[in-house]
Amino acid sequence: MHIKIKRGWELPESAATDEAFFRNRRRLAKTLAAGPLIAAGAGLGGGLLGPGRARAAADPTADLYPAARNARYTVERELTDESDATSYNNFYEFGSEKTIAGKAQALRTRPWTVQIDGLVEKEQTLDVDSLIRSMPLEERVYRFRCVEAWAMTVPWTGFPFAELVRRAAPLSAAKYIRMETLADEATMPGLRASWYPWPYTEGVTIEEATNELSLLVTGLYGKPVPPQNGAPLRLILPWKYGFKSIKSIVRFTFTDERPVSFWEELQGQEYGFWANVNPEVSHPRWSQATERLLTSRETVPTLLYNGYGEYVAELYKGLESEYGDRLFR
Ligand SMILES: Nc1nc2c(c(=O)[nH]1)N[C@H]1C(S)=C(S)[C@@H](COP(=O)(O)O)O[C@H]1N2
Ligand SMILES: [Mo]
Repeated sequence: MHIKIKRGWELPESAATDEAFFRNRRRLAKTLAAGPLIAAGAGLGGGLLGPGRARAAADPTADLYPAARNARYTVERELTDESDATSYNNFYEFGSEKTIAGKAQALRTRPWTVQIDGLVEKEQTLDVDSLIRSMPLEERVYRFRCVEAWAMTVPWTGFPFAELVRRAAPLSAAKYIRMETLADEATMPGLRASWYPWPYTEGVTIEEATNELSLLVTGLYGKPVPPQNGAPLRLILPWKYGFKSIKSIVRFTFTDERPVSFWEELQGQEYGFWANVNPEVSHPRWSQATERLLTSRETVPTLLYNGYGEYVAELYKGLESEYGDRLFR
């Protein structure tokens, strides 16, 4: 049983709505953009290059960017500034504050392998560069909604999760996929917070993974995805709260048991397995009716399934009686 400790995940309502919160974020983004810390030039992932922390070499897949944008996935909203999306992050392995971008440059993104195991025809370990090069990369502009009620609109590059599922060749008994983030104590100071159930894990049903919106992301703003945003491979599920979109994935396990995720284990009443965006189902400690956009700082109404109902509502038909509001938390 986990002891309940008030920490970053128990965000007070004020933090989700407080003007000062956003002012600070803007100031930070401006400072970073103005300083000599921003990597200029393609191939460096737009990441921050702290003094003495320059990344050893350009990303080995840099030649694949920018990938062609898929016009099927564009949204009406204005794009978030790259400097905001890459300086205001949640990546608890590097700390529970939003300003982990500098620390995240320590993440060793190569060599990187991805393990596929569990209920599959043949377990495999893939080198991330061979994996990325074997996949059809495309750019998609998606809305992204964090459970803390901030949101952004950014161009991700990646490939359909369905392609990886096909490559994995799951057995018919497999119903879910459990994913795991790297847990490297040498580079991730957040792991010292021992009350968290490391490694960070998430889970989806196979139907969710193979939905056309599910994207395994390798890039952001036409460059390889920077460490703070989950290099070299992260998930994006744009109809769910952001915590489902697990970063820096090292393992996909196919299973017949519903996985218990990092946040569900920590605070199951607030952060469950489904976590679909719904403006009418409040978080136990704040409303989800509206969201604050990074960059413009506008407050806008939150949309059911984050505006992606035409793609995903069908996945949840018939589950309402079993799960009720839990489909949305
Ligand atoms: N491994 C890992 N993945 C993670 C997180 C995390 O702390 N660790 N935070 C999640 C949350 S709460 C959000 S909102 C998004 C943030 O993604 P971004 O920093 O690229 O905007 O990452 C998600 N994926
Ligand atoms: Mo989040």
